Amino acid sequence: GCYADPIKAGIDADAVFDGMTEHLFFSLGKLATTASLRDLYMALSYAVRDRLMTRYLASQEAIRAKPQKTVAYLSAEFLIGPQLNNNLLNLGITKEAEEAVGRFGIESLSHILEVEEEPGLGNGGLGRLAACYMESLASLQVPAIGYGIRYEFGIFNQLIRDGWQVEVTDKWLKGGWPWELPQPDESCFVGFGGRTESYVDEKGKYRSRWIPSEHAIGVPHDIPILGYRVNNCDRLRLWRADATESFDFYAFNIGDYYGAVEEKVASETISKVLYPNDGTDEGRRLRLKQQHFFVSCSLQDMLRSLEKRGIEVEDFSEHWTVQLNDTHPAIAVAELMRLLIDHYHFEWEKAWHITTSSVAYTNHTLLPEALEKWDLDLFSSLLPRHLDLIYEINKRFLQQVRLRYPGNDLILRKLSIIDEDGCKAVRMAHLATIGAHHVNGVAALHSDLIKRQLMPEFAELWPEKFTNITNGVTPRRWVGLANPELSSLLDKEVGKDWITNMELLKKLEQKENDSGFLELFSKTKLSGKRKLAGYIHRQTGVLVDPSSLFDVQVKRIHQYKRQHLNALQVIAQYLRIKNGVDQDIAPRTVIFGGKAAPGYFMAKLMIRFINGIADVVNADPDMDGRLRVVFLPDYNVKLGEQVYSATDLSEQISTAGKEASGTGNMKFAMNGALTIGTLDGANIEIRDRVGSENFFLFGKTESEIVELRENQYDPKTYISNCKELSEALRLVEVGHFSNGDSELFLPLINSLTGSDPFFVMADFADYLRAQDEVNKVWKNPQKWNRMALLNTARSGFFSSDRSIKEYCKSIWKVKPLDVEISC
Ligand code: 26R
Repeated sequence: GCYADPIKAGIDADAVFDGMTEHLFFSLGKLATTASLRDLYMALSYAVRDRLMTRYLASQEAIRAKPQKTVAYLSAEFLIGPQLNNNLLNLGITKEAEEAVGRFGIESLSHILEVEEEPGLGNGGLGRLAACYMESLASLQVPAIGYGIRYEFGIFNQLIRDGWQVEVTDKWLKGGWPWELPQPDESCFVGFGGRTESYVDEKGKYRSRWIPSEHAIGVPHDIPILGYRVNNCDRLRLWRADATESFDFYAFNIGDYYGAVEEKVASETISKVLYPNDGTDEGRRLRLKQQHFFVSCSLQDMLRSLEKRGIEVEDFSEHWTVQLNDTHPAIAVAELMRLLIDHYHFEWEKAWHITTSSVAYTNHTLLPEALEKWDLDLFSSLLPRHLDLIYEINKRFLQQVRLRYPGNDLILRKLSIIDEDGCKAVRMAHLATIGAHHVNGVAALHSDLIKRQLMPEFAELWPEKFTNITNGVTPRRWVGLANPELSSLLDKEVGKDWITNMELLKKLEQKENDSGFLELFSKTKLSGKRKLAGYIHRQTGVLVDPSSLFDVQVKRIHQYKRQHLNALQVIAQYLRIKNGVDQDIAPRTVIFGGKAAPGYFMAKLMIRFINGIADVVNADPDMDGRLRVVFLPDYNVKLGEQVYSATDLSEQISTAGKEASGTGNMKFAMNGALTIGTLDGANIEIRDRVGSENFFLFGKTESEIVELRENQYDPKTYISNCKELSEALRLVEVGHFSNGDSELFLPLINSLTGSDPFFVMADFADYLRAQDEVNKVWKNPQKWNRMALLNTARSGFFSSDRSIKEYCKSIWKVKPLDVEISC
């Protein structure tokens, strides 16, 4: 597979320019003289996409020629971010593109990059992790397909109006998105509802089959995922739901035009919108429909590809390893069983063996409200055949448990897929755990807590099944693209290979006392801060000083992530300055960003709270430039790229035991930010690697939190023991940050002073102490810069390349595959 036409494949600036010119004319119907910035963005994107195709097709050809196991990464979310710049980097033609757009009179490539709409097909950490993993898989030359949903509307865009979050629909497809290739010929048929019936087959054997009452068609839309400077180009295959018929001709013929269109609308609703919840399971019918829809299409696609290649379905697990990104795709266990038994007529044992040797499950949360459970009535009405199969899986499993624990009814209740307490429900984490050969957590502490707290009975039953793979992030996007100035400094200092071998950054340790180098290092940071300051001014009207300490907390807004702890600390600093008690406070810019789930009242109030504080602090002349507070609206991947390179201090302050891993923490550390954080998630491993002396630790440990909870925790004792805390709270109560309205923030205050479910009060004093330590170190730039350098130098472990290598070796048993192109 090779297409040698230089206009489509050449990678010098002339070829890129010619490719753009051709696309302007033939694909966009424009002349270079009248092309808008958007036209040029489209033309460059098409020209770059052309250059991916040789690699993309050669990658598919390579696996056909030399069959080997492929990773199927199943995820309801892929938060891939902007594509153009990443593809330029991975192809190695950024400079050439810069020159080509220059010939159209564009003075900087960045103007073109700004036009790109990012597909927000994820909520946060889980979706972004899936995107980093796809990029690392391709860069490590591992054959892989990501399977997911092509939501027409991704995560909402966030506006801030009068300090409140306002949600606006995200129309990422509106101008035409150039990176996807629809493949309608590879569409799949999916059923819902109806009933199960028994029948006797040709051989006189009793069988079951599913007679669905509704159908939808999944149309694959493929996005090429190119590896860094390799020919391997993997695929992200996202399914769009279409109606089976353009409309119901029977209904139409009897004059019911509206009814005829209704079913079409219902089918197409399936892939309409991403659920914007991050942490609370609403248990909605449409969400289960989405899950079954994309899982069924994906498994059918995998089976079909075996058939096309003449491979026996029996050998499924030698050709596919299916990773479940959380429980969202856990229905795969039942769906694969259904396809193998009902369609391919396998015996139960054989089908079960194939399923359990193919499927593995990653858990991403311990929060009880985020553990998916489906009400039995809802489940049986939508997936009746799957429920039969789940009952059978459960029956056989519980028999195994009985043999192991004779007469122990309690353990049967605890392990059963069916939750019998209260409203009967299907527990998806149990289905996933029983159907998987491995269950992994996403950071050492988290994996340990899965075994100790979440599923102790399962862990005792199958100790070998449970393992840890600490998360990672791709250095291409999160250093290479996000921080070009640091990247070129690293290229010069340790050589260009750091971007695929982050352990090489260890060499930077030798520079820890080289003040000349530390100066260069800190200059890259200052330049990132200048750019962000400009952006902040344009977006919010707030002027910030790039030489002040940029203290940043960007992530979904959640009580367990404790943005309110940070906000209260800001109030304490404000009071210190106001009261003139501490003249030693270094100028600081405290930046927040993140979306709240639209139905999460407390999270939305936290946003209003931060903005209330910002309004007062930023308008107070007494602050005299020493304190600024900014809430950056609409935090997304693109904005993240601007933020990580511009941060001095990374806030990772969740209640210990609550944040499964965190991945933002890793992006900050790589870019030379220091962390102020708790012993939670991957913070623990970051601290271990960068050195405890280069990390601002505070707060209760996970076991101390458990102890507090068990011993009637009372936040009031902490409030009365900390004067700065009680004064900060009092100022909020009297309405100082709400124009005198003493009601507005009452729910927040009542939660904190009442039950304080996330131990904000218990950690406040120690947090303030750690912030004082931050302040002290900041005033010694040489020391700060040395600590920051050592964070970059020692964060190589948190590359997603390392994580993916671990998955390949210990869970997937897959190997790289070299892809050659003949031109
Ligand atoms: C059930 C549904 C409403 C739902 C629950 C929870 C949807 C989405 C979530 C988000 C969870 C699963 C999530 O994003 N977890 C995050 O995964 C990251 C990647 O592993 C971790 O870094 C992060 O700590 C964790 O919160």
